[in-house]
Amino acid sequence: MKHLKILKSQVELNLKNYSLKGEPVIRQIRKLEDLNGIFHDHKAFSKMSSKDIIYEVQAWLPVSEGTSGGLYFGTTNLLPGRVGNEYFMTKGHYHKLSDRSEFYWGVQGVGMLILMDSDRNTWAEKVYPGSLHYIPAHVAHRVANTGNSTLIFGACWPSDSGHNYEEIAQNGFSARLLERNGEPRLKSS
Ligand code: PAN
Ligand code: ZN
Repeated sequence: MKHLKILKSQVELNLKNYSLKGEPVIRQIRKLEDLNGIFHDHKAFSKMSSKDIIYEVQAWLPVSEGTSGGLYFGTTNLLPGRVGNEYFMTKGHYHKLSDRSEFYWGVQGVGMLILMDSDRNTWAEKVYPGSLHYIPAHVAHRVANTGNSTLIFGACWPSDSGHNYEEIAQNGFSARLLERNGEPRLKSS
């Protein structure tokens, strides 16, 4: 019975490093080997250490996957680096229920949120501490770290959205974020 009780939430967010503490919190690590095929420079990729961690996601999933009406909260720590001239980035996905939207926000470091609509138009928004991003329905999303330090961003998405990674694994985005003369540029692929 919670009536009249003053409680503490079961999960805490560390506002400095955005780590989550408490139960239940899930942790997912993506190594370079998990990102096979997403970078265009296969030769550079093959020379790199496949066990290197590229990003880590922590999330609080208060309700089971697929529940309608619930929300999930996650944080992603994306390391700095490049494969050839392409910045380290998340796999990227559409949502399985593709009409589900999402918020991202920048916490630490700098990067780019790369977005692609269902007509394969691709654009990007700068990510920096305090940047706030509304990812509309039917828009694929991924983040690249364009800086020299770990990029941390937060995310909040519906618990029934799911993830459709297959589409991006097969067809990629229609543009890549590449470093040119020290600057990030979107280039059609
Ligand atoms: C985020 C992402 C997270 C990792 O929580 O899942 O940043 O990116 P990938 O899932 O593309 O590997 C989110 O968008 N959830 O829906
Ligand atoms: Zn998402």
